Amino acid sequence: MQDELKAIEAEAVEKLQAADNLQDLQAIQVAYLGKKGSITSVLRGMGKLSPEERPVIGELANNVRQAIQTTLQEKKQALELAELEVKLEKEAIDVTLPGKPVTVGGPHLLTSIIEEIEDLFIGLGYEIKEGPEVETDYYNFEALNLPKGHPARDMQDSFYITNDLLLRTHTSPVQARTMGALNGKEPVRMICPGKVYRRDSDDATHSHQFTQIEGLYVDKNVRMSDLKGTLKLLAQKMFGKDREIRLRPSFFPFTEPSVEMDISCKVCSGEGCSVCKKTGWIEILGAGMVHPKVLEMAGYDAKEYSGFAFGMGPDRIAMLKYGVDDIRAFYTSDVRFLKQFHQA
Ligand code: 2NL
Repeated sequence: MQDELKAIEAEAVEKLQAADNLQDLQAIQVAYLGKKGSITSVLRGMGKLSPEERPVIGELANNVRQAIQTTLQEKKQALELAELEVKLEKEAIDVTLPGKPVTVGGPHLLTSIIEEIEDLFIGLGYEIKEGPEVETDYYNFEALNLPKGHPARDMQDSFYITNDLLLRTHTSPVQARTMGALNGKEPVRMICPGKVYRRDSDDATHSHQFTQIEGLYVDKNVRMSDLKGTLKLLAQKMFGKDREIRLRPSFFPFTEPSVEMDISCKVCSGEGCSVCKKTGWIEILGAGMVHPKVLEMAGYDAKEYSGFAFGMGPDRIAMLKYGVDDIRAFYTSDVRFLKQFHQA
């Protein structure tokens, strides 16, 4: 039995030395050390040995097992190292090859304009508010002094979902909702940017979906002069410190009195050019003192409270500021157009 075990050791070690891949090693391990391997089958004859012989053979079997195991480990390490070297050689990366360019995105021009305006108003203590794009007739029209049958509703032809539900035609319902949610006593300082919709045929200056930002300030003793100061700040932040503003009388159903604001034309400094249609002034936004009926509908006592509101189109501001001549460029997502403004 001793000779048998020694022969097994010699044979196994020889085979291990000769093996040149990990699969062969695995097979050798099973053949000699496995449950059904040679050492186990020799030890099966242990029962026939005398009690004195048993520990001697047992120890020898352990030593043989150990010797095979050690050789196996050494060989395994050597083979693994060799395989790794082959793999590294094969998969070597040429670091001098040019890399794949990474496309870096950036904010949409309209997003940048909206954020610039938000920054200004956050600095003035206003809150940014959002609301649903699918609105009720009440908040989109009724609460803004546009009762059913009012002629101004025609100008804002909308996409109706039901008789009572429509895609909002302006962001004003967000303001009506914000005021309405208060108790008629708390002041409101808010702006609401967002997407609005009108049933229009798309062309260079019309889009059935566009953006709007409106602002609202309601408190005791809010006056037209507060509106004017705020609008001047806005004009100068968006178009430069050197800009003058001009307010002209206008009409909106939800404000009384109502005004439109122009800024002095930078292209011609007031001389008159094609951008300002030879007037020296460019129309930027509409505004006014909140109509008492709108305040009352939202739960404010119009004798005690007053407010101003204004509304503007970031699309128009972006077009004027960057000389974009087609509003559709904002919505057709041509990266060649959009990426021009990534540093803007
Ligand atoms: C424009 C004019 C305007 C308002 C929007 C408003 C909202 C409430 C009450 C009163 Cl809740 N007014 N919004 C007021 C005046 C003008 O927008 O030409 N926008 C593009």
